[in-house]
Amino acid sequence: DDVQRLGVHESVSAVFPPDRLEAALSELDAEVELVGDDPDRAAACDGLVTFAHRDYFVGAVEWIHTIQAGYDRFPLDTFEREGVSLTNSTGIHGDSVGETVTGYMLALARRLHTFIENQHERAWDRPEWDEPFTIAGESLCVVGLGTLGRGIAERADALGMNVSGVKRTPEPVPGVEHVYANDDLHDAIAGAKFVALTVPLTEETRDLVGEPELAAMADDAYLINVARGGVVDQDALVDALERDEIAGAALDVFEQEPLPDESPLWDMDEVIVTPHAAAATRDYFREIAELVRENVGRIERGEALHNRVV
Ligand code: NDP
Ligand code: 7N6
Repeated sequence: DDVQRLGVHESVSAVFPPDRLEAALSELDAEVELVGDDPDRAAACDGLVTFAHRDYFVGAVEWIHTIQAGYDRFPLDTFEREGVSLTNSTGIHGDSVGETVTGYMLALARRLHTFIENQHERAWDRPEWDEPFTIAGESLCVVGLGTLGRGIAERADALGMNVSGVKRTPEPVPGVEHVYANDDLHDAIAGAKFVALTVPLTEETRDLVGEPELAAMADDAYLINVARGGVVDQDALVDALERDEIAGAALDVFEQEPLPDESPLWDMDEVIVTPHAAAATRDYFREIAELVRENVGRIERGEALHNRVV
């Protein structure tokens, strides 16, 4: 079963120009074609690289590769039933998201978010003496210790933080002093200055952080969410922030994206809002090309797919 025709769905333009990926795949034997949002052209392909899901993919294409690590928008049961293989892009976001989350922590501790805001008002406002702190010696709990979690943990460890973490199957992870099982989530997050969420959105992780978890966190702690908006009960988070039950948050993902104009999160001093850009990098299309080339090769050699979801 060769891949003779490989489609690049126009929805990848949410992350990079489609023709960059097309060019990066040009050495494949397969014919690589930019398909618009056109069911007939998709159906002419053996595999399709995409950002969005479309119902017409099912029954039309045998192999779908999503350019995201998250696959919560794809109907996995339908894919399974209809014999569509799905591969994802986990494994490529450790550096980008690791750097972004390190940046959030440094900004909040060193007050950079406030200084940048003040700069635009030409305001020379020094912080209160007891506002700034250093992240060295502070604690971080990373909930989810896959590609994202490890990328964050490694960097935090290198900066002198005390790193703990949570995963379904606890096992030693580089840079992480204590790995908790998910049953011990409350214990894990209770003592941490920063709690970073990096789990996939699944039935198990929806609203993983709600009112009880926010109450379990210290009142001077910060919540960081680079996973998916649905992992946090966003109303409970807004309440906790308004009542100073936690110190602040850095959020890249939201229950609704773009974050609606009326959300109180936009205006909170101790909240950093980023537009689902924690993983963005100009090299994104190259990483995707590498994953796609790997799987085209595997299909040609009759081997199991890399990063197979279903
Ligand atoms: P991985 O599959 O590499 O890692 C997921 C981790 O989460 C694993 O350690 C896994 O545990 C853990 N986990 C899964 N379910 C649970 C649970 N119920 N309780 C505790 N831990 C759990 O994924 P990635 O790191 O590549 O990506 C993670 C998610 O981050 C993606 O699904 C996506 O939604 C989001 N993401 C967001 C980005 C952004 O731009 N903001 C960029 C990339 C990803 P175990 O090891 O035990 O299986
Ligand atoms: C693209 C975001 C993922 O799940 O949401 C992220 O991989 C990707 C910049």
